[in-house]
Amino acid sequence: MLSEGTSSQMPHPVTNDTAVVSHDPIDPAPVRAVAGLGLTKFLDPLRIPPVIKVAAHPKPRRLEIKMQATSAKLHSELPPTALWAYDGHFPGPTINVRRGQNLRVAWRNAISGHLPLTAVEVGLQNATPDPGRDGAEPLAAVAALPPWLVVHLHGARTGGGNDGWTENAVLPGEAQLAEYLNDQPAAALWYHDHAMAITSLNVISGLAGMYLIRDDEEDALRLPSGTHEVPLIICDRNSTPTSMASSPGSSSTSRRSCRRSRRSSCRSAGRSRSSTASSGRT
Ligand SMILES: [Cu+2]
Repeated sequence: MLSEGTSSQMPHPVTNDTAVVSHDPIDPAPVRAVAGLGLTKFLDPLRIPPVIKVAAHPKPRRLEIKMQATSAKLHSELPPTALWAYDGHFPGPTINVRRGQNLRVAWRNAISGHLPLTAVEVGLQNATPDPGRDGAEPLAAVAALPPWLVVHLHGARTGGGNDGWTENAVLPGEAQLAEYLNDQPAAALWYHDHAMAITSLNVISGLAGMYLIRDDEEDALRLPSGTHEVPLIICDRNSTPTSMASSPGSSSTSRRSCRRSRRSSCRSAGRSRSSTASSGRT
């Protein structure tokens, strides 16, 4: 097993340590190899997802975002890892919208194939602190799951029909249509998959991104912006050289799927504002 445990999440997450964002340039040499994992820390620049800026307009704006199967190098010393991702980006594109702007998003399920991860169940008595599967056999039932997806905008004030409830998932070829009024104060929200009972698996596969609501009150604060504002999502991953591996127990069902996904998979860490351009490395 190669990597990994906790990772920093901007673009290319999996490293062997918790997220590190530094405001000062970090000299990559001398290179610091991580004992036991063989990955060099602080080697890769922090990658920032693309931004979708929704222009303010009196009429509703429309957006289509595809859930796609893709692959990405999570660390430059690892081979590409299979992922599911919004518009092919992991994390997904950062959506930037003004308060009160009506935004209608078609979240299109364009994924074919099966989950790009291997799920295992490891008993506590057999668990080790090392990354990997601890010798457990992959769960066949999880491997056979279809891409059944629904997007929840975490922290948004929405009506029930637009909230991405867990049972409202769609299969490949279908789209989930959601209308976001964005009638709330400026905030750093995040969107993620929310499908009943398999939220953690879908989110671990890569389905998460950030959504920023702006307003005049925030503008008046004159906070650092542009390249000086870095959206940051921190994820916890266990991966083999070519695929994600779910945490022990993450295949179990839970009705508290939203809370569950935050704990076991991914969560928004908000925005980091620096007086210098970001030089964080993962
Ligand atoms: Cu959530």
